[in-house]
Amino acid sequence: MSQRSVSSQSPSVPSRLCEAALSTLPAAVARPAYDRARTRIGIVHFGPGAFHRAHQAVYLDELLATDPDWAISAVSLHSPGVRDALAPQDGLYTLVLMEQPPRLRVVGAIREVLCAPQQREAVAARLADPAVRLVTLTITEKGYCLSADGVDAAHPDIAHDLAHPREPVSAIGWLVEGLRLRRERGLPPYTVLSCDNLADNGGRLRRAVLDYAGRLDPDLAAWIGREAGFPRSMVDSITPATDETLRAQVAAALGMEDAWPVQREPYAQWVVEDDFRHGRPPLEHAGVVVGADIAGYDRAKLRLLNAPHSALAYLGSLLGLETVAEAMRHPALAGFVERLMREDIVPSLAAMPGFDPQAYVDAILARFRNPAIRHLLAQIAWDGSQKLPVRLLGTIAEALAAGRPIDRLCLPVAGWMCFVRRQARAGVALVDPLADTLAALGRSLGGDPAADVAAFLALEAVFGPLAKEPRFAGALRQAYAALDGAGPEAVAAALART
Ligand code: CS2
Repeated sequence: MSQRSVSSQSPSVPSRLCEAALSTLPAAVARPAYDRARTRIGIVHFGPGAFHRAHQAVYLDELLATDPDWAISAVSLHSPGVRDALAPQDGLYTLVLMEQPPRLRVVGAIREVLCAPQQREAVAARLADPAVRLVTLTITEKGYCLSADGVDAAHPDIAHDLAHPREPVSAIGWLVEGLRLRRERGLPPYTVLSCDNLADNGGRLRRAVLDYAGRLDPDLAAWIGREAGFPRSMVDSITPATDETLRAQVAAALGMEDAWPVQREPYAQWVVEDDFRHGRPPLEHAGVVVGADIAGYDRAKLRLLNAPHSALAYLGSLLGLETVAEAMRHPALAGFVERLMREDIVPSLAAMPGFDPQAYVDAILARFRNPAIRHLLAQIAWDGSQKLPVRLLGTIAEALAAGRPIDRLCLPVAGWMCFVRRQARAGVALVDPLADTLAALGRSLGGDPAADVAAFLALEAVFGPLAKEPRFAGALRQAYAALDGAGPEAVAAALART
């Protein structure tokens, strides 16, 4: 009765991407190489933003072709935007690989899209489902509500969840509520896999989960500590935000609308520590590197890709540039960033067998230069208060301890300060969890390097104990003074001589 596919009449082509539209897509658009109806949800993912959909979901799309057990239930923690865009499309969306010519692929790994505040029971049911053995996260640095060695109990979301643990709003709250349900039902815990750009992401998440659970129920915390795995991971693929150009390009290629396509560079890497206690997807079949010790990889990537990205973002914005590729065509900025990587950051990395840091630098610089990718510096500039500590400040602290120079490393930090000052004065809103504090700070600055730098260093959540290092404060003052009002000529001159 319900066989609706074979018909002698020409089938009407849907106007929007969905399961029924797959067979009508142009041949050049790749599509899932498996029957989606036969897949089962084995993963809950928190934070189905563009990065997840362009990276992890694509690896799982590969895997589902041979193993149907690992489809994704994608859960947004706050806004219904992704659910409202993708649910009418049966979870399908298009990935554009940015090369010449671009390659399009419809990804089918997401079988369900939920919005946690509106679908609490459904999210709890998934977390407590025995078929779900893995919970993954891309919630960005700020989503973890971390303190130095646990969870920030003063964070409003964490404070809420500690008071109402059965109705969580934070990722940590949801993870622990799901684990509580599983323990109550005699199920093993799921493995919790952070896929965010944090050094030791698994270790930090584990400490935060145990800290939070311990405040609610020490027995539950002990069970989680004993039974659950929190592998570390390193994720990498440059993923510019979706814009109208992409939507139009995809609609033209598909011959139908896709409400939320995503794009990324062709290169992708995913390295995962093998700390799964109760079964795992055979990720290596999809090209994921699963290994015993991945700590060196996450450090190398954060320090050699993300830190230079932030340097390009702040210093490039001060130069009036718009994209990463454009910033890499600015000789003074490109030269500075390359020196920063080769001379200041590479020495901070421990040797790893089979890892050639200078070749890694070459490859990253080539990716930054890729003219097919329009990656806005403004996007990378978001959340500086969260990104600088994990990207740059750790390297600076280590360089200080080892007696290495820090002048060059301080220039992007000073660049961030000048960027904050410029945006605040122009009344442009910052995208940052500390946006209000930073805007008030930026407006209050008088231009005297000593006073301005001291005002920033008082941001304990950003600088921590490093603020008390006189060599750091001195180098930062010097860098801030060198950027001198942060006009393009001064910035270019400072870059050229640092
Ligand atoms: C970027 C990253 O926006 C940013 O801060 O540095 O998203 C970067 O593109 C990815 O980590 C690359 O893997």
